[in-house]
Amino acid sequence: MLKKINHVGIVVKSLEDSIPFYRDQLGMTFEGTEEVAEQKVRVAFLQIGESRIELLEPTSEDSPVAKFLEKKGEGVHHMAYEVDDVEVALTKMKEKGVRLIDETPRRGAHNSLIAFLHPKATGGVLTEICQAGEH
Ligand code: CMX
Repeated sequence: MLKKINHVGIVVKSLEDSIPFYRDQLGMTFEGTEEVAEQKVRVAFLQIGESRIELLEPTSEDSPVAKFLEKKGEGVHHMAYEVDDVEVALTKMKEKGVRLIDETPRRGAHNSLIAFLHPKATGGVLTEICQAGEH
């Protein structure tokens, strides 16, 4: 059901301050930034091989990422696994008793469809499943 790691999400205070490290010092390919209004974040994608990292900056104080920053500081926030169809994946996971945050998919970056599984049910790792939109 899960095809591959789509991206790893990393929370930062400022995209502008963080992008140069990944792009210039680590040499990843910067793909651009985008605001994901529904998640109250601004994100930047950097490509590494066939995968990506997603830098996340909160756009408001009630963003889930703002709460994470305040409690834990900058760092790895979530793992995102790619599926062909998020709705089918959610139904299957629900049948297997997985604790979901999102019962129905939401819009993510690049017009993707995303849903989160609760970190309390995944050994402390916030887990996203995503159906890729266009890149
Ligand atoms: N990874 C692991 N654990 C996490 C976590 C994370 N990213 N975020 C929160 N937690 C843990 C907390 O440490 C806390 O654990 P304890 O009770 O042991 O202290 C518990 O989850 C509850 O955390 P909280 O700070 O009280 O926060 P909330 O319950 O209000 O929200 C969560 C947590 C995961 C349900 C919420 O952040 C959420 O719905 N996340 C999904 C949406 C999201 O993260 N969007 C941003 C990314 C969007 C994108 O990629 O486009």
